[in-house]
Amino acid sequence: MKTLSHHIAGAPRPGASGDWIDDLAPATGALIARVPRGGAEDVDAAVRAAREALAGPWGRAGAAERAAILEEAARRLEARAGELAELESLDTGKPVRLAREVDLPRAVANLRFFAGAVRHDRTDCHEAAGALHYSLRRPVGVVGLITPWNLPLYLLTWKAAPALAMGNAVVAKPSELAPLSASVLAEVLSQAGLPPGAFNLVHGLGPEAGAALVVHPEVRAISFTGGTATGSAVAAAAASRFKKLSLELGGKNPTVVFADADLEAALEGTVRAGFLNQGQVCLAGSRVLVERSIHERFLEGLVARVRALRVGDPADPATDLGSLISEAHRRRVESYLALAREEGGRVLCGGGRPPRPGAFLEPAVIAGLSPASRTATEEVFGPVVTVHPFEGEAEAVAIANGVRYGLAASLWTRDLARAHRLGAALEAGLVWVNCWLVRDLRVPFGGVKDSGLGREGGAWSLDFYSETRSVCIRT
Ligand code: TXE
Repeated sequence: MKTLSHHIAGAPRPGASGDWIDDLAPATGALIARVPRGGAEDVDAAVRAAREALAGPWGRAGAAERAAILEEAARRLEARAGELAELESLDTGKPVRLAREVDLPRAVANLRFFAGAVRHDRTDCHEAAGALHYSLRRPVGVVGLITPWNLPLYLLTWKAAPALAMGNAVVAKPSELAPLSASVLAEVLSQAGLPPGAFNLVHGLGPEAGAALVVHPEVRAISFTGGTATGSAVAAAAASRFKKLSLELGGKNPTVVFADADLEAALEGTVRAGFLNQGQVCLAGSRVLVERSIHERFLEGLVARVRALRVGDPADPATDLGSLISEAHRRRVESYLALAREEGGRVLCGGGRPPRPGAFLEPAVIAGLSPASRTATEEVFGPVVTVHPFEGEAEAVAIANGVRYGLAASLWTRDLARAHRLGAALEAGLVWVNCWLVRDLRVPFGGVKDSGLGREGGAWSLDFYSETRSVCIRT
C-alpha cells in the first residue's frame, strides 16, 4: 500500500489535517493507497508556493526554457509508460491495454504538443497611421486544475501542459478516486527541472480541497473537467470572483447511423464509442440512432458484437472491459438499467454482474425506449447504450439535439453532402464523420449547452492560460 503526499513547493508535503482518504482498486476492492484529505489550509500553502514561483526564476523563464522542461518531462514520462499504465489500470479498473494504448501515449503527447505550441506561438501587431498596436501574452497567474477519475493522467496533462507552457503556476486537485498518477506527474515535472512551486498538487475531496481551490482569491483561473452538476457549482463559485473559467462537462452523445453507411465500420465504431473505458468517457456514444430501414439488422449486429466483448481482469491484455470506477458508481449505473425497464425498455444483452469481485458490469444494449425517456437523455457514464430508430435526416437531427448536453456526435454515412449538413446542424462541440475519438491536439475541444463552457486545445488552450494585453506606441 502506498501513502501519498501533497506536492507543494517542489517537495512532498503531508496533509495539514492528518486525515486520510482510502484509495481502493475497483477491480478487487483492495486498499491500495492512503491519500491525504486536503482542505483550505493545504490549498492555501500550495497557492503561496505558486505565487513564490511566479515571483522567482519560473516567472522569468522564457518560452524556450519552459518548453524544454515540458519536453524533458515527456521523455521521463515515456520512459516510465509501462509502470504508469499499470498504475492507472490499478487505480481506475480500466484494462491495462487501454492505458498503454491511449492514456499514456496521450499524456506524453500533451506535454510534447504544448511545448511545441509555445515555441511556435506568436502575437499580433496592428500598424496604423502614427501608431503601432501590438499584443503581449502574459500568464494568468496561479491557475487551479480540477480533474476527474476516468482518464486521470491524460486529462491532468491536457490542462497542466498548456498552463505551464504559458508560464503559469499550477495548483492541481486530481480526483480522490484515482489520485496515483498525479503524484507521479508531480515527481516527474520536478525531476525534469521545473522550479519548485510551479506545479503543486493538493489531494482531497471535491467539496473540501476542490471547493477551497475554486474560491481562493489568488487563483485567477479554474479549468474543470467533471460532472455537469459539479461544474455548475464550480461555475457559481468562480463567477462572482471574476475568474477565468473553462468547463468540460458531461455528454449524452449520439451515434447516428444512416442506411447508406458502411455497416461493418459503423458497427465497429458504435461499439468502440459506446464501451471504451467501460463507457466512462465524456465523449461516449451512449445514444445510438439508426435509420429505420436498417434498424433491426443493425441492432442484431450490435448485440452480437457487444456480447463478444470480454469483461475481466484489467491486467489481462485480452480484456476489452475492466471494472467501473467504484462500487457506488456500479450501483448508479445499475439504477439506470432498472429505470430503463420501468420506462419500457428491453435490455437485449448485458447489465449483469460477472461472477467475480470488483465493480464489473456486463455491457448492455437497450432498445424500445422513447428517445425522450430519462434513460435516453441523462448521462449514465457506464457500459450502457440505448438504440432508437429514426426516419430521415430531420428526425435524426431532432432526436440528436433533443437533450441538454452537446459535447460530441458521431455520424455514419457515405453521403458527403449530408455529412456537411449534419456537421453544421448537430448541436455538439465535436462532430466525427465515419469515425469516433480521432483527436488532433490543434483543434478546439469543448461542448455546447450543458456540456460546458469554453474551448481548450491548440491555440484555444494558449488563450485560456494567458491574458492577452495590448500595447500602443505612438510612432
Ligand atoms: O465527478 P465530479 P464524479 C460525470 C459522470 C459521473 C458524474 C459524477 O456522469 O457519473 O459526473 O462523477 C471534484 N468543487 N463525469 O462525482 O464530482 C472532484 O473531487 C470543486 C463526467 O466523480 O464532477 C473531482 O476531482 N471540485 C466527466 C472532479 O471535481 C469538486 C468525468 C470531478 O468530480 C467539487 C467524471 C466541488 N464542489 C464524471 N465536487 C467528464 N466530463 O468526462 C467535486 N469536485
